[in-house]
Amino acid sequence: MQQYGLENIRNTVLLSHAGAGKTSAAEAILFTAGAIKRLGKIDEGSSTSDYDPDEVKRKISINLSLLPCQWQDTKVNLIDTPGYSDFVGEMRAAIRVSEGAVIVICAASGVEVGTEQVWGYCEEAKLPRLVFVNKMDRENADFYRTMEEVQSKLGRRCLPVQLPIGAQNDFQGIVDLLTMKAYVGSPAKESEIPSSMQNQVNSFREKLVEAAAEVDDKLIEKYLGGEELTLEELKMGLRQVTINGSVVPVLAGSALQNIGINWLLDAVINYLPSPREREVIITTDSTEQKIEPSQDAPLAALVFKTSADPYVGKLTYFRVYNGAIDSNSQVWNVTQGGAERIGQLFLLRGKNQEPVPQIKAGDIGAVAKLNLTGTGDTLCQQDKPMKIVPILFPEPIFGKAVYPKTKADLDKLGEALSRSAEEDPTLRVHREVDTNETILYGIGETHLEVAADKMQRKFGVGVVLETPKVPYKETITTGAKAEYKHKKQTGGHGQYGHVLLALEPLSRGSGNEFAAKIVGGAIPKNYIPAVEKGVLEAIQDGVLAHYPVVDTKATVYDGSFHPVDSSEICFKIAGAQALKKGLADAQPILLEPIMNIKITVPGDLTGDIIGDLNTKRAHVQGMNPAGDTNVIEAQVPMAEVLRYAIDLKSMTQGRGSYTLELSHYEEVPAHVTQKIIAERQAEKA
Ligand SMILES: Nc1nc2c(ncn2[C@@H]2O[C@H](COP(=O)(O)OP(=O)(O)OP(=O)(O)O)[C@@H](O)[C@H]2O)c(=O)[nH]1
Ligand SMILES: [Mg+2]
Repeated sequence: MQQYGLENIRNTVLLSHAGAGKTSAAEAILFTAGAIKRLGKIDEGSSTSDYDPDEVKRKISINLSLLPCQWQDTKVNLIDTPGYSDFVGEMRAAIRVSEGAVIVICAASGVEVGTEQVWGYCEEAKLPRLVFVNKMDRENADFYRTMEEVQSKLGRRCLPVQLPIGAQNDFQGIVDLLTMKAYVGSPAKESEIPSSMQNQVNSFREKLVEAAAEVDDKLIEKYLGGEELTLEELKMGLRQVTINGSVVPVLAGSALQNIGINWLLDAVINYLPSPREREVIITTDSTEQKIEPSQDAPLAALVFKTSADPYVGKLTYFRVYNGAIDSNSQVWNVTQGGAERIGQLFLLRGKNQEPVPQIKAGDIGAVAKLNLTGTGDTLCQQDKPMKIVPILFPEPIFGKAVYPKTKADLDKLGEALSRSAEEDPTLRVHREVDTNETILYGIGETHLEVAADKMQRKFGVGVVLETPKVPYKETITTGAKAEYKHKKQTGGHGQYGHVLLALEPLSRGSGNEFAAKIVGGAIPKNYIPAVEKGVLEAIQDGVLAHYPVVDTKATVYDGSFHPVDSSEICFKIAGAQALKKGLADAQPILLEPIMNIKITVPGDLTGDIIGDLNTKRAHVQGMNPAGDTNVIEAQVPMAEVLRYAIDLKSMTQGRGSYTLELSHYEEVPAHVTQKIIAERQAEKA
């Protein structure tokens, strides 16, 4: 197995709006680098990256995939990611373990919502990047229009390092602005720079040379003195400005026709940083520090993905930042505080696993069947503990109730859900006791549908997803007194229990209370717990719509008993029935959960979003402009935002995001109450 030094590795994430051609570009890269013999196609389900049956079926990427290849003497660890925003967890994980990014843009659609989103993630992560304007062969492809959009929406720092020759069905190749050579066809053959392009070529080259010279005093002097920079100086300058983030080189090509791909590989190696050039932040004893990565140092590896395979079991993906990890060794999981046995290590390429004895700093690998290790954990040496700052995943807030399709599915559902959540940190399972539902939370509708498909395919569990029920509650608004006498004479032994209850409302959020104030032994002490049991059981089933009653105090203050016929069960029944009568007399109302919602939207959409909130019984509480966006804070009934992920997506074309958390319970307005009661009756029937 070939080993690569830190300088000779490029961990490079491919990012874009959905469908811009990342997976096709990755396929063309592997083919061009000789890592695969046949150029697979998305539309035939034969790409190296989208091998998962769900990906083949939907013709989109769902999981990140590792696609290493060698170019020149360097290992390029490409990481293909999904573009669909529901799978943002995969993008986040891939960004975290990469030193550089290639942002793919479709030459026909230009800069899209998803492009701006992934651009934002790269800014946050301060990730040096390249832009690849793909699909130059497509109808309506226009490099210069795309460049204008790139510069106005993403920033003027984006500078072409090549210009395309022709476009659409006449796309032929590129002019390299550094070498000033033209290449056409696939594989590329050198050709003349078309004379019609000469002016454009000169003017774009000028900008590039200026930007590359900027970084170095000697170069800028040379440049200002009117001297030509050498190719090496240009490359060196451009590398520095790309790594420090002041320039983003732009390339053009067609993944489908495999044109421009070799220059993209060159650019990844020439301009994007190696693992040595990016600082690693670790924490030891809770203080943060930067380390200079080294392959001959104590181990530090970050787990960035866990996939649950029904056959192989759990597969753990990790990136080594420091030192090396060996097959058949023992490591320390510092996050969980436990030892972990490492079996056979693998390098992955799509679904292919190549066994290797060791994986060194800078590289990415996988291992099967770890016990206690999950995504985000750091593996290291027990005597040299250090923790790599974990990955921040977005909070799953879009929930659907999960129902098994059959009785057999029910038995396996719990296991399938917990393994799904273990595999995907943007899934969360929650048991809602009040509605007796299991809720699966994720990023959006497609995300949950894919999760349901996976449960069927991987674990053989059929599920149906439904809009979750709202956990309404009931309470009372006035005090009331109620009496119930349970008395039966059935042959020999009779039944007797007699309870007088006083009910009073408590403040919101207090829960329920029970008290006994019996004087003169009207009910003997040993029966009081039975009364309490009856009351507290009955209070779970309200009189309006069978929802649990809250914030109510029940005091048993009188009653009577029979020396022979009274029993615990009689007093339990009397307590329960007295409570029901009391509730009905105490002007019961429905309570609904009110959520705090925080919505981040582009400034120009603020009006639409607030207009929509007003139709959802929301109270807008604040608005904070943050750059081009606005953060709207409001309180809104849960019932109105069960599908908000879908609503917001359609109102903003995916440019909005929100967070949601329970605030408190509030009285349901009368007209809504009637509807809920009617629905509940229909449901019970
Ligand atoms: N004409 C043309 N079509 C392309 C090119 N690259 C990709 N496509 C097509 O665009 C579609 C999407 O390509 P993918 O490679 O799956 O795009 P992606 O960015 O990986 O998509 P997601 O992973 O789902 O975000 C497929 O139908 C490809 O055949 C190209 O260079 N030219
Ligand atoms: Mg893809």
